[in-house]
Amino acid sequence: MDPHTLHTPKADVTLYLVTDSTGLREEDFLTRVEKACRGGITLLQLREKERSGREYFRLALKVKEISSRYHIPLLIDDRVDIALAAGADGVHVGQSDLPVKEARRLLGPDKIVGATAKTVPQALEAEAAGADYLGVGAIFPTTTKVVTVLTAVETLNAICQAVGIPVAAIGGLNKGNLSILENSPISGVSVVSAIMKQADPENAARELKKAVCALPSRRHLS
Ligand code: TZP
Ligand code: MG
Repeated sequence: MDPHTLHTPKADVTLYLVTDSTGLREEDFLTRVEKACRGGITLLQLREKERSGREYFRLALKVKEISSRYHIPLLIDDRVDIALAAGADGVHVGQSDLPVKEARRLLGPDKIVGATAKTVPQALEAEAAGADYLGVGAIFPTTTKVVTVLTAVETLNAICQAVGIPVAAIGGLNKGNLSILENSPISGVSVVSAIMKQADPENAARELKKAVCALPSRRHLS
């Protein structure tokens, strides 16, 4: 797409929470998700790497019940089948998951399909295949369990400039280090620990959102 032809995006990635339920009792996990919703997250991804399909589905229904009350779209990491079965708003696919084109074909034009991109060619391919937004990182080393490599801010910026869809930076980001993105035309920030692992996830989300909204080069695609 011509990066200068910007359409109203389907997904508002301003403050995008990716969950991690590792080590949490389910009740505590769901309470944290709800607090984050109250604190103003704009998009939510349920990310489960260890659960069976049955358990992933069961948890997705519970999370969907919460996110719907706050009108926050819920995406499911990796699994188009779980997204469809749970009535979620879309999926996020990485480079080793179902291709964007297939996810889009299965979910139809109205659901949200997000993709991970670490290079400009990957970003262009995902956009052409129908991705609604891109997640780019890891910007900093992360303590969250993930197979990833670091992405230079220069690469992040080049991706933002190459595509016309929103880009969310991810990986080790928090209120204290966001200034690394002060010249980046990102549309938002995606975090796990900076919200999920804080004593007060609601306040953490609120404060982080303020910091993201204050980034001078942020590209407003919503
Ligand atoms: N992809 C790249 S880094 C990452 C994912 C899922 C984890 C980000 O977690 P945190 O805790 O915000 O560093
Ligand atoms: Mg994946």
